[in-house]
Amino acid sequence: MMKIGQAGKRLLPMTAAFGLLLAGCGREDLSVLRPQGPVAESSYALMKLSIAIMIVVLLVVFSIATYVWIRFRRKKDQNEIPKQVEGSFKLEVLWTVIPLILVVVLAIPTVKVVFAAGNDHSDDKDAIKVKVTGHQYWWEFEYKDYGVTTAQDLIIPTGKHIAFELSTTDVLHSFWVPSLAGKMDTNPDGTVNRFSFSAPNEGVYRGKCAELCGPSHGFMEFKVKSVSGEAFEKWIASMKAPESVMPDDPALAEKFKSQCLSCHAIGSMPASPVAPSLTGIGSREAVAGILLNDDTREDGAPILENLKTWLHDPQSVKPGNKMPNPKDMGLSDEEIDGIAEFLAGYTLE
Ligand code: HEC
Ligand SMILES: [Cu+2]
Repeated sequence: MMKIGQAGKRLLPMTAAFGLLLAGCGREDLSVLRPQGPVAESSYALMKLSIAIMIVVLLVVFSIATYVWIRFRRKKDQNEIPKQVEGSFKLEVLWTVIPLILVVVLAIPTVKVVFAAGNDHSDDKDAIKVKVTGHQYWWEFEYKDYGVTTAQDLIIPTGKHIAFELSTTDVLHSFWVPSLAGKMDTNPDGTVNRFSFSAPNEGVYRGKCAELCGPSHGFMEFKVKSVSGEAFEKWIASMKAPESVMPDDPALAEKFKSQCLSCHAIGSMPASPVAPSLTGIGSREAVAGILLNDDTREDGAPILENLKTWLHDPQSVKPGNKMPNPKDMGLSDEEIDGIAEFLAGYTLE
């Protein structure tokens, strides 16, 4: 038989590994355990309530069990069979009624939260309406009331309800910002799903596709950037009246127009259904949603470097994505670097 000490030695590394694994789950803002808005807070409160109830039940049951194990142990020289008891009306009522009460205590707030989550704010005049479209492997955000379409970064004003309308152009995706709300699917059958959340504080919240949608599903990230009402209006204004920018070098501008703008839209061009808008890409949090434009972070890099990484080989960043390699479009390495520099400098006022 294994001695207790040995068992402990064997369990220790496993416990440590498990702890590390769980710590990994809480990394950054991709965690439901650090809610940053009212919708996520209400689900977190339910989690805390159910865990509290579970812990109380566990403590009571194990205390009674331990008491019984010790108190009614077979004693030395005790050979007769103890008195046999079958059925106890009192006990049976007790252990039926207590769980019933616990289930009711859990059910009331759960039903309340579920109904509150059903309020999608689609008829709310004050809400910001955003049409979210999932694409393999990027997110498109259309602000219908403003005539603005963007990609990857969802800019929202703090405190306002955001009324989402979700759909997809290809397969099933799921729109998920763990610190702000639960998941919502984008259905391929053409139906539209609606829901709403809000972010009271300024900040950048990480979002992810939560439904396996192809080889680059794991890279289908986006950011929710919550800014002041003023900054939001400014952003909308600069997206609505963008300068027509083009690379300075006329030959490069021609290449960019013919090779890139066949799929992508910039400035006042109508939104493209096949590729993310590149308007103001220099101001975004990430390139292609996944290459973080932040060289102060270990997992980030300067935007120019990220753009070069993407443009020199998009398939190495997101396998299976729908952008062809610019080299196959006849662009030289210098031309690709030139376009990367132009895009890095294409910021919003
Ligand atoms: C056939 C259509 C197509 C062409 C042509 C094309 N792209 Fe793309 N591009 C895409 C798609 C689709 C994506 C989104 C990939 C993803 O994230 O899954 C993309 C993504 C990008 C991104 C990242 C966008 C973001 O929101 O962060 C950049 C930058 C980009 N393309 C630049 C270019 C440049 C420069 C050219 C010309 C050399 C070009 N593209 C040509 C389809 C195209
Ligand atoms: Cu997806």
